[in-house]
Amino acid sequence: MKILHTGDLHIGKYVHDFSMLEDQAYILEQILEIAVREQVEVMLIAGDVYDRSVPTAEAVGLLDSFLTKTLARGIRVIMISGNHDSPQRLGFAGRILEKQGLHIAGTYEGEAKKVTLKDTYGEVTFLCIPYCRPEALGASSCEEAVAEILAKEKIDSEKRNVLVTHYFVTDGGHSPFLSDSETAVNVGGLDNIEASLLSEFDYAALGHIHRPQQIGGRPVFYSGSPLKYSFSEANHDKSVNLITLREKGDMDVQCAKLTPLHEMRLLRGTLKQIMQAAEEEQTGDVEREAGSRENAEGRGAAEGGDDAAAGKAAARKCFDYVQVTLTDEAELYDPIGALRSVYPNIMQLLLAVRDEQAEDAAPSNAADRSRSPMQMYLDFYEEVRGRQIDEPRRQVIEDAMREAAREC
Ligand SMILES: [Mn+2]
Repeated sequence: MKILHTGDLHIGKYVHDFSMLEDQAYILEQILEIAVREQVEVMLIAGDVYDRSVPTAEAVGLLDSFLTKTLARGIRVIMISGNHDSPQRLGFAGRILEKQGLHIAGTYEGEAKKVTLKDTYGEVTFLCIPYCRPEALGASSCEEAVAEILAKEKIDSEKRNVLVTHYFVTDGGHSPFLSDSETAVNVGGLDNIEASLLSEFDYAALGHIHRPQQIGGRPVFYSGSPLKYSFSEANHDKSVNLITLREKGDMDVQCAKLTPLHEMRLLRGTLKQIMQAAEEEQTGDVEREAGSRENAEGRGAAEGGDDAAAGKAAARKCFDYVQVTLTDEAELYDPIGALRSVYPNIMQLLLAVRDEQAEDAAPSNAADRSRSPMQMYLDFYEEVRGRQIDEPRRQVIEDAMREAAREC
């Protein structure tokens, strides 16, 4: 049985005020092409289907169109909710859609949703555990919650079992590689579950972490998000996992690389250097295109065609999503206006000088990202008020944070 594993689609997401919807439509089309080409029978979407618990009409429309096309190709879809989704909304009409080959685990209702499919080697059971907050299950940690859910299930280890879930999975305490786009991931908090807990599964399809990776030596994988959702991911490749299950114990996992509509790039230098490099990049494209026309006329069209394709690919580079760090020391007049004239999709402008000054001036631990949100607030309060927060106020903030965590 051939399975495609993806997740963390975050449909409807904005990155630095740029809507990702067009990029998402493009990448979903590519995922469907891979699924069709590889003759995939089941597609797993391991949570964070939408970016928000109340998605926009456009986001709902895109998912609807993607699922319709996927099911029309005879590919089943198993989809769970992640911490960004509303379990009830994602699960809407789930029992009706089951008959169409769309299996949704939105809410957890005291028993994990199971989908059993057959191939020539027998049965494969997909066990779905959507993201649930531990307190909703009366557990003190995510690990306890998942352990309790699994303890209720009778897993037939003679047969093949696949888990679909959305948690922060660690291996012997080692954290997965993280990115800046995973909000609400608390490193080293009560949120992690150990990979050893998942040892009964032939494959665990995880969502939550946006960088594709295997956890420990087990068949426990994050497919990663299909697109780069932060500049910390600029140098990573994005992919989906293709799993081939044969007889029990005989399987392999491959990565199929994804190519985005817009690349993400980090540029650093003085304004002059960056403008010059952009110009060279763009005049280079014009020369390449002129060269390709000559080739097409003189030395045969096939060679010219390759050059034209390369020229087009290079021409697209000016539409990349870029982050520019300017190293100029002098004040600049309207740098963003100048940069936007060569990179219309510039997402972020940083000033290296200002960063250095901030580093020199700030003895605070503002840059320490490993702090919990609560600790960040306590530090902030102390910095602003010059004294520690009192107990009643601390309680108010703690309640507000718990409420906010529930929302995202
Ligand atoms: Mn996510």
